[in-house]
Amino acid sequence: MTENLNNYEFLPKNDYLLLKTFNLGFKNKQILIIIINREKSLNAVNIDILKSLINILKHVENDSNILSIILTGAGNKAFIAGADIKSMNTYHPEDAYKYSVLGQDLVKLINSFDKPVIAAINGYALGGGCEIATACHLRYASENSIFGQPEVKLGIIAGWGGTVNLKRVIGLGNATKLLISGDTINSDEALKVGLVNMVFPLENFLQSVIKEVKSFCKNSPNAIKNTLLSINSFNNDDPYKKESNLFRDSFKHEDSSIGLSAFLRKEKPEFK
Ligand code: DAK
Repeated sequence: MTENLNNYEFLPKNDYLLLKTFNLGFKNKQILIIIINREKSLNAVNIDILKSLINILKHVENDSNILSIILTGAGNKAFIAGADIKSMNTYHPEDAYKYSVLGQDLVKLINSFDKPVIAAINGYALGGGCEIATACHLRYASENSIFGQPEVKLGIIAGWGGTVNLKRVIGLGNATKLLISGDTINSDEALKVGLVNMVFPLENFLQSVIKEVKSFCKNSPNAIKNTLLSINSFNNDDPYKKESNLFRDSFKHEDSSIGLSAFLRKEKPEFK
């Protein structure tokens, strides 16, 4: 299946990221696959990577042919081994502040993204890598993956939403344990605590993830968008009201009549 990947033309070019698309086979709809391409540094994320990821996601938000995004790491040893410790080591406090804000901009953008962003975790997901994965809407892991928030061992705290998002995904107790112990857990343990949705063998891992993602790309993009916006509406005083508003919005979009009438005709819907 990965032999069917095409290049996604996006400028400006950045060697740290590879962009591929998987053609879903209907109406030119595609899945975008973003590969962090710093294998020798275990795909540690530096400022250039953060900026490019933000640019690409903002660009893709307006590309109606892209239905979902898969984020993964180059090679088979790491998804992202964290923020780039080598560059952090030379930072002045102001650099550290900019780095923190950029990382948070990325995780907030993923949190609020209206197309599903999937982390395909193929190895180490540590520190900032675990935080980026946690911000994604779904996480699929290869069986060799290792997860953790080792910041406390470096004398710092998780700074890209780890203290905000991890507890939403795995609960307060499990999140606190990971964040203050700095311990790592493997894919099976991550599955048990709900940090990942599914675990696949490393062989043909990306194909397995694409197959899963394909399965929900046939649903209404508008309904998926409104669902994600409702699930991920933070700081909302009245989440039920938000849900009702988005439910009403679904009826303003033709996907609702396509889906409802197809059910009544006992046919499969073809969404816009
Ligand atoms: N940054 C830079 N380079 C890294 C790296 C990282 N996070 N992780 C690995 N590398 C590099 C190694 O330095 C090595 O490079 P060379 O020595 O070959 O030049 C290469 O990748 C291969 O790594 P190893 O030789 O160490 O490979 P091993 O298989 O022996 O070990 C490992 C793999 C993942 C267990 C080990 O590399 C490791 O412990 N890496 C560090 C993992 C880690 O601690 N990650 C968390 C980083 S801290 C904030 C903003 C952000 C953050 C926090 C606060 N604010 C501003 C508020 C986020 C912090 C983090 O993410």
